Amino acid sequence: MDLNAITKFSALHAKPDGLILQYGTAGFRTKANCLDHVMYRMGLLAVLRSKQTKSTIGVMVTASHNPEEDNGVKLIDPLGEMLAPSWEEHATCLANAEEQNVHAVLAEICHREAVNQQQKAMIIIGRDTRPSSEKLSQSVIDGVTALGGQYHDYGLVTTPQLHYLVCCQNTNGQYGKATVEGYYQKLSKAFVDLTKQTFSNGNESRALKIDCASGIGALKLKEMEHYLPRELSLHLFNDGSKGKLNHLCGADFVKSHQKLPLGIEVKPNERCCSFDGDADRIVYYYNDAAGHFHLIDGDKIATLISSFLKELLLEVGENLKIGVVQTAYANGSSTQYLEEIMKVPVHCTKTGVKHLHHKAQEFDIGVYFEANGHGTVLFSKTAETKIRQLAKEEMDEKKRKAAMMLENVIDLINQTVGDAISDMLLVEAILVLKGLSVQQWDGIYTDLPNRQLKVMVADRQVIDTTDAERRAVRPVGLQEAIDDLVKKYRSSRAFVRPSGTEDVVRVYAEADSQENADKLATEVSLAVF
Ligand code: 16G
Ligand code: ZN
Repeated sequence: MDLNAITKFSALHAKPDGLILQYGTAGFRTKANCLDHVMYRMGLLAVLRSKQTKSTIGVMVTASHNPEEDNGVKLIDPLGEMLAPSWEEHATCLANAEEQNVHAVLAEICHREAVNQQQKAMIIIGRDTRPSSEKLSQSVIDGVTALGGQYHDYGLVTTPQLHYLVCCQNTNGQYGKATVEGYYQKLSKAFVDLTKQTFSNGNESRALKIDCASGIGALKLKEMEHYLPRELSLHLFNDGSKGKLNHLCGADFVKSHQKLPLGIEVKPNERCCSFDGDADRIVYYYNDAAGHFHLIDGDKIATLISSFLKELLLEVGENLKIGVVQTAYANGSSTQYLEEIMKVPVHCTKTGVKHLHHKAQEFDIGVYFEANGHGTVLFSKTAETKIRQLAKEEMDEKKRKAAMMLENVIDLINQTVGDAISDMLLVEAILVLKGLSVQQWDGIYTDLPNRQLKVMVADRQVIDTTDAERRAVRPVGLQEAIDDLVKKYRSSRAFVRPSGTEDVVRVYAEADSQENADKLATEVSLAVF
């Protein structure tokens, strides 16, 4: 390691005294003006990870749905997945090291992970549209160069685009071309192929209103639009030309407030959706004729997609196993519908994409979604090979067609991570193929009324959970108290968990009426104190 270079650059990216940060479920995230040293150090760490894996590593500068003043950074592993847990610890250690210890921490990581210093390193970098992102990504580059790594800066991209690009770089182009244009080409070709029969049947154009949270999604949709069929007409709102990122808009706002974002004009029954600030989440919604708002969240997206895939699997007649992965936040009605009506196995994991992703890898086809709209579909290698072979060689016309559609889904869905653009195109394709209106889709099942609350406590870590965060094991007595409260209401359920991204405890409750869900949530919040 070139000590001089590291020391020289480190001094330019000094750590504020006393600042301690943690690499959480979504990397580091805090006020942008506290992050310069973290960015520099994540540049250093990415080089070590790249040397160790002998692969290209991604560094994304974004704070997703957080306010515009915040920022964050996360590393992307070779196949486009989240950073491995042991390296999350290295990240935390390195970010919090005092200036004079940075070199020792790097040496320790190299030692523990058997990093070959002679190995070349390649880092690719992306960023969202926050005013602070450009400068912070420059600090990442300083870190990469201080350790002699090479880099390519893709500039403004969505988080899922950078995941896609990392995967392409490390699979010799098998996953697609490692350019943003390659991403548009791959997805749009799959979308056109999947929908061409229906669209060429003279279907009039289908309009979709999209709230882009004043973020990167708008820029990228504008670039992609001319690759897509004219019949799909996208109307962008909160496109970044005015308004603050994520302010009273975006997927997180719509999901948590269960109301329309600011800045969108809707007529009754118009199909709308919202992206979050880095375009890895999506939720749909509409207002009915009486002006009531209807949210179609990640659970309903998962249900639509898995029903569609299950039908196709039945048609191809192969014994491929499909499973759905959710978290404790999944609406009880969705789990019941999937298990009892659709007969699809459902699994529950802890909150955070990496947990769902990991579980979904156990199936031939694993559909995972968080209720907040983050999700995708994973196809095992065996399933993918089988499907591609059937699409080419199957003699039975009906079976071959179903296999070809599955093949298009494989190419349309971003298997590296949840992707608002890719998920949106898959949903739009399914709706057009099945001839479903947004109301019909919404009517598949009725959500149980639910409420989420935040509770401020002195130390959220006193709460410890088990059973995929559905039960509290600590503090003693809390779970019994929750059980007693839940018994008072029909069709009810409640849980508490410490947030992984904010210094709060989260409370979730559902029940037979909104009034009861609200009451139960409040009562559980009081039990937390
Ligand atoms: C992060 C997670 C998201 C999860 C959320 C929960 C990733 C990429 N993002 O944003 O999946 O829903 O945290 O936040 O894993 P919480 O722990 O504060 O409730
Ligand atoms: Zn996001």
